[in-house]
Amino acid sequence: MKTPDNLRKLSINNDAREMLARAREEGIETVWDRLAAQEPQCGYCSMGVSCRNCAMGPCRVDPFGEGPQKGVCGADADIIVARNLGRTIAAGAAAHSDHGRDILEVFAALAAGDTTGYEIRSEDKLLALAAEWGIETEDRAVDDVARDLADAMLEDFGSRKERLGFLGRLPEQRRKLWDELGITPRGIDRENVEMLHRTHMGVDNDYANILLHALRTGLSDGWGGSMLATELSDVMFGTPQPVPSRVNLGALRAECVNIALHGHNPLLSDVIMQAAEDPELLAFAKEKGAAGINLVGLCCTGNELQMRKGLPMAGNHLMQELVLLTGALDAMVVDYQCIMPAVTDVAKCFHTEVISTADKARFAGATHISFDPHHGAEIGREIVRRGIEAYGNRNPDRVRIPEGTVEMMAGFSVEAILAALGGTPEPLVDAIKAGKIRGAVAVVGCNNPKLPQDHGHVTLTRRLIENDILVLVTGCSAVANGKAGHMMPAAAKLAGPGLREVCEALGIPPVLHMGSCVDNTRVLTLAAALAGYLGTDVSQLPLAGAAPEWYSEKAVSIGAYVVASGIFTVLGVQPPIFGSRSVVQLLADGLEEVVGAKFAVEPDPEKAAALIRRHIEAKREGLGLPFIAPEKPVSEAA
Ligand code: XCC
Ligand code: SF4
Repeated sequence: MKTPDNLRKLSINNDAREMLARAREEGIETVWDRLAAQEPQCGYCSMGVSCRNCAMGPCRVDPFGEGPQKGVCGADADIIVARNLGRTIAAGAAAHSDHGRDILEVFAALAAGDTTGYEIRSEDKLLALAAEWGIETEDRAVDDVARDLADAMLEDFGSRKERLGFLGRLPEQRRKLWDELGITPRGIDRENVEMLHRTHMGVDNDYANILLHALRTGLSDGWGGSMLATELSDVMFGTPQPVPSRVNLGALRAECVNIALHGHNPLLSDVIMQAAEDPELLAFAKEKGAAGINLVGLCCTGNELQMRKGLPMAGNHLMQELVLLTGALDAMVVDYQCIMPAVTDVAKCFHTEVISTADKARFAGATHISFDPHHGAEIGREIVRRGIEAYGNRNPDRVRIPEGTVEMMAGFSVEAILAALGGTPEPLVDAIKAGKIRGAVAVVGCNNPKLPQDHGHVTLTRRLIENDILVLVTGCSAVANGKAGHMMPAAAKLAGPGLREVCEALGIPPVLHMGSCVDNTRVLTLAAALAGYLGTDVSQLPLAGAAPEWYSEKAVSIGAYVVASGIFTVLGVQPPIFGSRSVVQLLADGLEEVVGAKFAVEPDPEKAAALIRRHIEAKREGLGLPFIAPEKPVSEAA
């Protein structure tokens, strides 16, 4: 099928374009139509200079100096921009950390013998965590150790501690620096609440002080809530190991009951995967005329299952409406985060049943089945049963599944990477020292309909691996790179000669799937381990982060903790801060002197790649590592 030119601007992927064409034909509205309807978007809000934090407002400051320069309370652009950014980070950190708490509560219930459908699948990891958290393990029952660990971790959410339990992973330099700056994260909830307090009218009126606390709030996510989510998910669902998988809308199967698992939390989706193998339910599906039950993933719930079980991915953020347009999806099971309220509208055009499962995330037009870990296994089966029943309503004439899938590998936990290296970071460090691998970059984050879907992720990643930079991906970036064919060992041939040699020797792809968005903490853990191994601070390593197509508040929190941990980060979408020169100056420059890293904004992935390569070479030079003329010159892309 020939793709109309205007669809090429929306997505680089054929499966997406095919479904977009169908949406146009049938007059079904998608996220791109709604973005067009919003244009032009508000200039004040885009620059971050509007405030509605109190009822003397709403206020806005004129960034061009003609209109008012202060809100009714007297807040200037610096204060308003910093407050808005602080609240954005608090919301993002809250989302990740509340997800972490949900996992922790189920882990605590599991330890108390109070769940069905859960078990401790990674005892090694449980014992390692217990040791890290100072919990006695010798001659004790696993459940007792788990109970004590859960108690200790629950305390991290409160405000009675001086520092979070995972900070021992960091090099001492970094811990000292945070102490001196007063940004050591204390309690996960505490930093969030304090951020909301500080941004109430008339509290923190010093933009730099607000931004420092915004970093602390981000750190409570990265080294707290998200890290807990990652580690305990590994304990309960298994520490990921390299696993083959596939990606694309072609993962749907016309002859099967198709159920998509969408959102972020693996608690329920893991038991649904178990239920889909239940012989009774398989027999029920056959009775209804289906060949089997086919589960596919969307967004980070999908990533969690792909990492541990190789679940095929239907797609990333911008595919959530398009998967419904296949007419072949019988049920979309959602938990929370990044689920557009629009999915129930699109589902109405087909037979698809949207099933919401989290009491804190309900959708008009969805069937709600409240998730309760005490009866996890039973609820998982009930959901699969509903999917099978919905299959009975499918109209085969309306089914249009784009053909084909792309093979990809997932499952690169820190443990798996170290195992591939023979148990220690030494071979990786040696490869970096020898210049075979110049450095490593985490390319992460969302899709944003303001940019052609996946173009930023794929282009940036390709340029980096071509230049011998190892790329680590999570979230929607992992899906984009999987579709581009970057995530099979054979993709080593796309890499520069040094990285290619290392990948071929180890049998790994040059782009490693490290998991969901909360799993960006795996990158932190790896970076801290490398720094510890070399006796340096994280900020001295040849590392960088990039979020080429970010959209969510969570992504801003991730950016905050990555930079505060000492890693330079490039954003592909402009954050709403450009109404304050002081805030931009601090984040894009001044922070370097404070935390040893800063932000940059660069929408063009070619230019972002050049920026990152220059940064990595500068860090190498700082460590006294040899400069080997790279294959392709470090040049400003036109
Ligand atoms: Fe959501 Fe995690 Fe962003 Fe994708 S990448 S759009 S946050 S699913 Ni985190
Ligand atoms: Fe306006 Fe100040 Fe109230 Fe914000 S806090 S709405 S700037 S008066």
